[in-house]
Amino acid sequence: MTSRAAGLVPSPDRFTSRLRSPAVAARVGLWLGITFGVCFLTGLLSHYAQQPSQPVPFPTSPSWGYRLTQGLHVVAGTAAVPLLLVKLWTVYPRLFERVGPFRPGPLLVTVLERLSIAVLVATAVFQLAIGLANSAQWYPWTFSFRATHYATSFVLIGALVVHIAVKLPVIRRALGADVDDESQDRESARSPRGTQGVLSRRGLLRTTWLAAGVAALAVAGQSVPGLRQVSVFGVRSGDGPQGIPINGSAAAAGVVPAVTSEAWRLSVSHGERSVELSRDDLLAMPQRTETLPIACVEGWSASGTWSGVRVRDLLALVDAPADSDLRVRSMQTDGPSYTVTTLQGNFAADDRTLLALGLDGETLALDHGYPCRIIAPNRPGVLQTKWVGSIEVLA
Ligand SMILES: Nc1nc2c(c(=O)[nH]1)N[C@H]1C(S)=C(S)[C@@H](COP(=O)(O)O)O[C@H]1N2
Ligand SMILES: [Mo]
Repeated sequence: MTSRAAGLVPSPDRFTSRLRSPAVAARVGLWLGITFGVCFLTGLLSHYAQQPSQPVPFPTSPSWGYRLTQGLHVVAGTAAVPLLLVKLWTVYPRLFERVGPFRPGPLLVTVLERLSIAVLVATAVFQLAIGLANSAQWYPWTFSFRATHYATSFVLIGALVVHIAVKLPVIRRALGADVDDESQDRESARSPRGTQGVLSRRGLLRTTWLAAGVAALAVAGQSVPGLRQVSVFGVRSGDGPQGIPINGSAAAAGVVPAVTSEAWRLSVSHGERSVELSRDDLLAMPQRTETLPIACVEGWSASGTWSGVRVRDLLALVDAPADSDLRVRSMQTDGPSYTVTTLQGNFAADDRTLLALGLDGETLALDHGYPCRIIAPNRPGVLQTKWVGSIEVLA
């Protein structure tokens, strides 16, 4: 007895809803493809921005560039969730279709198509799930999020390209015809057998766009100041000292005794040359003020008015060229990789790149990196090192 005869696998004939049509699948799929495309491109950019060594320097302008692209990344990924759910619901009866009589050409296409779909569905669900979890600061895994999310994106996009190529004739016909056109529908979903519930195809599509829009708005508030009130899923909504959210507190980072100690000094070194500076020494140097955003890779961002010394002025103290690559070390020694970061030469040389000592006209809060933190334009938040202890010129 086959599994179908045993009733384990439903027959595609059992699915009669007129909503499950290529007309719907193609329209939702088009927007799903667009959101995945946006995620892929902005993701590539974000990954590159975090590379310590950059053959082509990541630009320092516009200062809000990364804020925009990473905000888009998370908004598009979140909007993709309802789109993916509707898309899967629309097409899943096809899973139970049998492969037709053996003819090598069509069979090859069928196998290729189903294989690409299996990979596509698995990677799409995986990417959105770990991406959402990450943007909600929930890390129920042990693998490296960044490396995994990056590698999987190529598999996903590869499978998506194959899928689109295989489906192109269906997609074109579906998008070219009216949404209620039935010519490409499965027989069981087509009149007169097809059932029409309370929801029309247009109604389903409108509901889907609305759901995607609500999902997008709900997270966009993490980055767009005016939207904070509606950002119900936004993890941080402007709370935190000095109006800027906090991921990790000084207490949690275990830096409190060291950074509040009278003995704290910033070390700036260039080969044999080095200087040790107290906070008062730093405050005695020319002070600059810059309005620059913190743009977290997890999607939230907030702009602040930072004051402090230019990094290039610090380099001048040890006779280092302004465009030197730098190693910045936090007083935070345990834990995340970003306690030691590379500040590339083009960032070091930029006049807006500060070792910030103050925020919004006040002393930098302990949780924002007191006694000093890096703040540079157009840079992933994860590289805006807090509680800096030393800056070292790389050879
Ligand atoms: N030393 C240190 N610097 C750090 C972090 C940290 O945990 N430790 N967090 C980084 C991240 S991920 C971001 S987005 C910014 C802002 O983080 P915050 O919200 O914890 O201040 O600081 C960055 N600098
Ligand atoms: Mo971050």
